[in-house]
This record gives sequence, structure tokens and C-alpha cells, in this order.
Amino acid sequence: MTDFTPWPENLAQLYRQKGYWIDKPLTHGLRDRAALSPDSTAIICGNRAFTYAEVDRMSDALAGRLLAKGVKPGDHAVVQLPNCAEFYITFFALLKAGVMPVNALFNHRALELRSYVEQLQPTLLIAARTHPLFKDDAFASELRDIAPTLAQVIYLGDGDPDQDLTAWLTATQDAPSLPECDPAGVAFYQLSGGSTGTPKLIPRTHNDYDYSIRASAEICALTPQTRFLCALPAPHNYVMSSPGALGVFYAGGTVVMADNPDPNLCFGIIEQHGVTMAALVPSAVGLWLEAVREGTPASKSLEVLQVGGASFAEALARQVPALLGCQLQQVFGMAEGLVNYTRFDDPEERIFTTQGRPISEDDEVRVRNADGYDCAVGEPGQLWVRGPYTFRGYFRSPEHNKSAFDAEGFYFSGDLVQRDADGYLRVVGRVKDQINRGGEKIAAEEVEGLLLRHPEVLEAALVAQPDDRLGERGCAILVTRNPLRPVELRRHLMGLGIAEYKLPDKFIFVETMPLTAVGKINKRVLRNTILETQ
Ligand code: J2J
Repeated sequence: MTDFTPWPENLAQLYRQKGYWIDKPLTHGLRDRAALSPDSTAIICGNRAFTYAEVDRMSDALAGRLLAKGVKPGDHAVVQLPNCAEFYITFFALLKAGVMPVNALFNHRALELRSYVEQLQPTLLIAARTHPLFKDDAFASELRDIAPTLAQVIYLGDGDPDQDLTAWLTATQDAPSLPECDPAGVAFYQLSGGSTGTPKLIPRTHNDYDYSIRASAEICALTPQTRFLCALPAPHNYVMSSPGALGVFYAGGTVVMADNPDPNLCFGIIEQHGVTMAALVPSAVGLWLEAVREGTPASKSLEVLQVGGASFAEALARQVPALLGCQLQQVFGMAEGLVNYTRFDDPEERIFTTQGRPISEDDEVRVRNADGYDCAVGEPGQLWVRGPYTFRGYFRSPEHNKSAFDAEGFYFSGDLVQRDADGYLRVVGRVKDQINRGGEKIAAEEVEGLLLRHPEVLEAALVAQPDDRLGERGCAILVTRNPLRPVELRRHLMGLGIAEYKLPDKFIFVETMPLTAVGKINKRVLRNTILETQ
């Protein structure tokens, strides 16, 4: 089972030739900025500010101390931190130490964390005491049973300096000797939105991720004056790399942290810190527009609002410039790689009605019909892609990889798109069995598997139901042995340790499931008949 599937040599060569892959560690942007403008502010987090020199020094300190404690280059780490400066400092530290982390979302619970720990067998866990799972040591011990490798646990906000992240970051010591980095190797694992029973991990290399960040920073015209609001979960690929915080660090700008995208919180932060750019999911844009309509003045400093992660209604897109007083940029990306942007000099119509075009001229996008043939311009079809920053295989998932890629290494994203003559994409639907709940992805199979573990549940299907606020919400349709109340099923799922956003918003009980010709549950019929009548 392969941890990481490399690009074929001919493509790797091309990507180097074209200057996409520059064979530097992903931390080079931070290093360069710390040398160039050490006193510029890199991160603002509440009432704390961190300069580039501080972020560089603190991540050095943590890297050095981890290595001194026996963590080794090539090891894995599982990290779960809230939106805070320490998230980035820790990320850089692990990369400097040659440790490959996965960054769990803060709203992930036992089920997700167990899965990451089981898959990666980490030697290191970095978590926060404010998280319900880590208020005491019980869960960490449980994780140790799953991964006996787990030797080191450090917490943000621990009373004991021996295992307190802040103490590890501020430890004064001589510049540590750090290992050589192989830029063609894995830097970290990104999380897949997924459509399968177990959450899949996406190996991202220094070279490929760094390219997507540099190119994104250029497309989005980032400068040292950029002040970027990170109000979505910091580990998410979008706010990490499109151009996200890493793009901002590369350009020498400032990342301003917010706990969540609530306009009541964010408008104040934008005002206070002169934020120039923010990245949101459509459901949050709805709230921002609503706040302005209700009389909250729009910010004066905001120049660009990026919207992505889920379908953005054209009617809302058209309101953004007028109501929020800034430029709109649509972003269609995926943690697996491909990212599309509308460009600032695109005609307005294009910005309102498309999800942009790929970063790179060497992003090879194919739009194919169900039989595998290329679609004509404008014809909706399945999105397949390969390119200089689109991965080539999930971590240790040989079976799944067989269906996720074609023989030429094109990845099937599960999206239905239309492409115009200039290569701009419009997302028109989805083939993958996933619910996109306000940008949070839920794999139907995962939730169905958990529902079926309830002794009274005979059959279960999770389908997307249109929702005004979130775009979609999850609806569980069930055949049960005896009548059940939704609250019992919710309790059952929570008992299994599922993240709350994956809980079905609605439960519908039916006598029998409609079936397809091959005897599988027919979700199309469920969506078209049962949901329509509810
Ligand atoms: C419709 N669907 C979209 C959009 C993503 C930048 C931006 C977003 C993500 C992301 C990302 C969409 N309109 N504008 O990683 O770097 C849906 C598609 C896609 C899936 C990927 C980035 N933008 N989507 O959302 O890995 O279905 O990444 O395949 O979470 O979100 O989800 P994820």
C-alpha cells in the first residue's frame, strides 16, 4: 500500500522546466519574509500580533524541541487546533522538523480523529485543552491504544509546561539543526471531503502545494499590504492555500484570524485591522449581505471577497459588489488539487456566472460524458483533471484510487461542470455521493454506515435536500424494524463520536426503499419523490 503516489517522471520534469516546481521546502516563503521584513506583522489573533521573525523563531523552537525529544523526520503527526496563530506556527514547525501532519478540523470529534490516528500511526499529537475531547487525558490514552507509536502529546492551554504548546513555542534555545527536506516528498496530508466510509487523506508535496500557493498569490495580486481574514476553519484547503494564509505569508502580508464567519464578529475585526481580503463560503456571504441590508455599514477597507466551497447563487453574486462595496472573486477548488479563480480583470458577467478558470496552463481539465467521451463546449459533463498540483493517489487506498483515477492519472472530482470556450468552468452538479452543507462536506456512505449500526435500522440513505441558508442539508431516509424517534438516532450518532455537522438535519421513515435495476437504493428517486413531498 503506497503512502504517496508520485507524478510520472516526464510530467515532473515538465513541471520543473516550466518553473512550477522549484524544489524548495514549503517553509521557504516564511523564511524569506523573516529575512526580508522580520518586523512586519504576519498574524493577528485577538489582541496578539506576531511578526515574521517571531513566527520563524517560534516554529524553529518547536521543531528543535520536538527533534530533541525523539520525534523524527518522516514521522506523522495529528494536529487539532482552533483558528489561532499557533495553528500556523505549529504547521511550520512540523514541516521544518520533517514531520508530516494532518490538520483535523476543530469541529471533528472522536470518530474522525480515531480514523486519522489509525491511518497515520503518528508519533505526535498536538491538540487543544478547550476541545471537549481533550479536556482531560482519557481520549489521548484511547488514541495511544490505536497507535502505540503515539509517544508525544502536547496541548494548547495545558497547565504543565512539559506538555504545554505555548511553553514549547517560547523555549529559548540555540538555532536547532534541522533536517534536509526533500521537496518532492510529502509535506502534509490534506483532508478529503470524501464520499467513502472512511475519511481519505491526500498527500500534498512541498513542490506541488508551494506552486499552487505562489501562483494563487500572483493571481490574487497579494502584496505586503494585504490583510487577509481567515474566518473559515484554518486547516481547510481553501483558506490555507487559495491563496489563503500560506499565500499571504508568501507575499509578506498579514493574516487576521476570526473564530467564525459571523458578520457580528467579522465586521468589527475587519474594521479594527483594515482587512483588505476575505474568503467565505456562500452561506456566510448570505449572512454578510443580510447584515448590510439590515443596516450594518459595509467595511471600507475590504477590497476583495472570495466565495467558494459550494455553489454560489448567481443572484447573490450580483449583490456582492453593490452591497459589500468590494470585488467578488469566485473560487472553485478541492483539497485534492485543482483550483479555479475568476480573474480581477474578467468582465463582470463572467465573475457573476462562472466559477473561474484553472490556476495553471498545465492544469489538464477534461469534461467527459458518462461514457468517457469529451464533451462539447458548454455541454455538462464530469470533471477529470491532472496537473502540477493535483495529487495522484490517496494515502494507502489502492482500491479507491482505482476508481478515482483513470489510466492516464486523471483524477475524477465527482463534479459536473460546463466549460466555455475560454476554459471557464461552471459547477452545475455532482456525481459523488456527498452532501455539501454550507461548504462542509459530508460523505453519505460514512453516515449511512453509522446509522446502520443502530440495531433497529434496516436500511439507510443520506441525501441532500435543498436549503435556503446552507445550500444543502443532510436528510436521512430510513427503514426501521420498529418506530424510532429522530432524537434516538441523533444520540446514537453522537455516541459513535461523529462531528456534529455530519448529523442529518432531518429523518424520514419509509416502509421500503426504491431500488435501481441492480438493486441499490435509488437516491434519485428518493430525492425526487420523498424529499419533494416533505
Ligand atoms: C460549487 N462547488 C464547489 C464552488 C468547491 C478553494 C475553494 C474551495 C475548496 C473546497 C478548496 C465550489 N462552487 N465554487 O479546496 O482550495 C465543491 C466541489 C469540489 C468540492 C471540494 C479550495 N468550490 N466546491 O471546497 O476539498 O464539489 O475544497 O469538488 O472541501 O467542493 O471540496 P474541498
